[in-house]
Amino acid sequence: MIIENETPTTAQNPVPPQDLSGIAGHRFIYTYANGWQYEMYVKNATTIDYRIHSGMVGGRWVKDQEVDLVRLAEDAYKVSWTEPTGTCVVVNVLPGRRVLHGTIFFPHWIEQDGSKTVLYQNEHLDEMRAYRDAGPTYPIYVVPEFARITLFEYVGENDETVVAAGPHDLPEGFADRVD
Ligand code: FER
Repeated sequence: MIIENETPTTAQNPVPPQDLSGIAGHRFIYTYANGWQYEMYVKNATTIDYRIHSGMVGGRWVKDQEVDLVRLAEDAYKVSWTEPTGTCVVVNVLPGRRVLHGTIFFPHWIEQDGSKTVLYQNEHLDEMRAYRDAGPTYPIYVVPEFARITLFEYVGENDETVVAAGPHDLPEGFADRVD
């Protein structure tokens, strides 16, 4: 839905109003078309926590990843960041449509052995940076996929209890909850 009195994004005025209240403080669970299931908590306008429930690096989880978050238009947000591993990610989120598109740019060493990154990254930051610097970085493995958002809920900003356990340490059926 387009809000009539919203300042539109134009070449002359490329920055739409940055009201992030439709995504900040929200948790969402989504499944990419390739079957990989992810969970993101937008802790605030500059920070996410996340868990990877399944896929190439299923089991990995991260808190306090700094991101760039912008509102592109009504119901369209973009989250971009680079990981200590060297992986770069851009995720476009359309909450009202329950649609998301993510592009992940994996360094070659993760394509060779993603299991090195399957852990609670916050306890291994220096190790991840060492892997990143050792490489090999290239060729980058690019994974562009649409996803369906199966759960989108407001849980409030800066709540450390939202993502406080690994993906394999959650109640049975946690990631299957639909809303
Ligand atoms: C996502 C795609 C990729 C995401 C996180 C990643 C939280 C991170 C990948 C990695 O560092 O291994 O949608 O959302």
